[in-house]
Amino acid sequence: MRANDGTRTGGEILIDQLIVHGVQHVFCVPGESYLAALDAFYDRKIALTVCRQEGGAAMMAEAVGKATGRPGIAFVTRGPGATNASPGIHIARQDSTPMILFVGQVGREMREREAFQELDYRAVFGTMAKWATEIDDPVRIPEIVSRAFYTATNGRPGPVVVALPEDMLTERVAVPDAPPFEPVETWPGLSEMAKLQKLLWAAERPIGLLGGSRWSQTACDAMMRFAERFALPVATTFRRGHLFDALHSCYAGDLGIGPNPKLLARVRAADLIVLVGGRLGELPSQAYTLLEIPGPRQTFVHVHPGAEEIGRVYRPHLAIHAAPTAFAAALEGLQPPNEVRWRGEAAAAHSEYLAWTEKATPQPGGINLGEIIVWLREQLPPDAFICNGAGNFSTWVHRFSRFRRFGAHVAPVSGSMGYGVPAAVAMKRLYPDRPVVCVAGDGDFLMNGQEFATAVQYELPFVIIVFDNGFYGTIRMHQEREYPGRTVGTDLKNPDFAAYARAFGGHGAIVEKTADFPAAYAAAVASGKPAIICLKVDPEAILPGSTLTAIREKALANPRR
Ligand SMILES: Cc1ncc(C[n+]2csc(CCOP(=O)(O)OP(=O)(O)O)c2C)c(N)n1
Ligand SMILES: [Mg+2]
Repeated sequence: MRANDGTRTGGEILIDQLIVHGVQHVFCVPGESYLAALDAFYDRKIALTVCRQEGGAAMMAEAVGKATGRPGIAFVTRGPGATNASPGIHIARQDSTPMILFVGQVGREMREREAFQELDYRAVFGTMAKWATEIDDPVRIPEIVSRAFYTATNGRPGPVVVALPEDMLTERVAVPDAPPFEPVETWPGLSEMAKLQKLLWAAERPIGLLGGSRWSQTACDAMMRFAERFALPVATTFRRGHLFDALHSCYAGDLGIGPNPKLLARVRAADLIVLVGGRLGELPSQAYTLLEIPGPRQTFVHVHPGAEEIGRVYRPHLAIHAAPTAFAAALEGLQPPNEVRWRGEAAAAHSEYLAWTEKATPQPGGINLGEIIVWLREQLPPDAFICNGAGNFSTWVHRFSRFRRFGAHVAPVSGSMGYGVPAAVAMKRLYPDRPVVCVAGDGDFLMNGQEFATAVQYELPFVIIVFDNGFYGTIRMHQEREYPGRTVGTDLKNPDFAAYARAFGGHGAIVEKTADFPAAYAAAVASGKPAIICLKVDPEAILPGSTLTAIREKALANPRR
């Protein structure tokens, strides 16, 4: 309740700061620990999405950070709420996503007694978050929240955790709002851009690699214009395929799990690698085998917004401390050499990419997810979102989707299961006019399937495709590779996912044959409801290029055993 003596409660001041900083959506699971902050949403213009589990709420906030480049916001209660939210914090960390988690805390007068659900957030989130703090005095809310926005967004973005002692939120004080924050751009220097031009002019087989965060459609467009002018082949890193139009004549494909062998060979053969925005972590670097550590053999240019990431693993020949947005803009000033020695390489790389992704590989059983993704990519407009979590099902999504817009693929670089459903809820909440499809594994889906209720509650019509193969397929695959025939702890007895959807108030269908998918998809969209289409998949269909039995037999034939 607003008072007319110029004072506000800590809770009101806090929510007013979110408005000042441009927040439009907040995701929460309520808790008595932050009731005064919750109350302030009652008469303020922020869309609040109440979720079923804090993991879902935190992942939704993370997905908002990915899509907008501004911190996604979640509110959760203390202790169990905070620990439930931790997967979202970890994803924001590994995916370099700006996000702020506000979490309840016990009253100031009882701290350090291990009061009910008390946690030391600085200790618990200290190594996972960019900054974990607690607000002791409501007068400092504008200052600390402003810093939280800057910290989450600046340099290499990441998560910030702000704890809110219960009595601090109810205290009334008079304090002015902070001025609105603006993300800080880090620009490349003229001399660095001149050096980059020199390196490009001297190169025989250069390649661009795009990853990380701090991109925008404008930056992606600038990067594509640069690639065209230089006829430069450009690849993307794991789950960052949306940074370059897949149908652009310079697109070479994505360097993730099980990449196109021709792309891998191309990167290995390059004499100049320009990595923009990414860290070239374990997955895109093929378990750190792609480049020598610490000194790559190829001429290596690393463009990154976080100074601390440059030289952390790979020592670059040219370090450019800049955000991809600013770097891409500066690329407009570079001149290609009179004669591009690698002319033809971009076109060759692109045709290798097209060949690799053109047609689905044959699969055992009635369902071929590759064919379904190929069908979907032809149906969906370029601004559609594809959301997924982790599991072998995602290999078909990665390989056969052709992302054409910045942000069109919403998936965790961190490899966290359970991400697709909350990400889809968040995207549909933010962009109600854009189609959203979530592809989930049967294991993956049920890690946050409860958020299907959130989709129903907010009337968010999107389609979830559940790849029901009856096991934690990825782990079974590794099991058969390492311990062939010794199946343990990987089988799943699944619910009827279509009935699950209907029980929640959504639309549900089961599809057993690829040919039946288009009609099922049309019916799901026509229902106007959140929908689940469950694909009954042959467990043998473990990868686009192999079967489970083939993997087991190869392992059994291995003389090392
Ligand atoms: C939160 C989380 N827990 C566990 C894992 C380890 N893990 C990776 S993939 C996977 C199995 C995925 O199973 P499913 O969703 O059914 O997909 P499938 O591999 O069968 O296609 C597991 C357990 C993980 N990546 N994330
Ligand atoms: Mg599975």
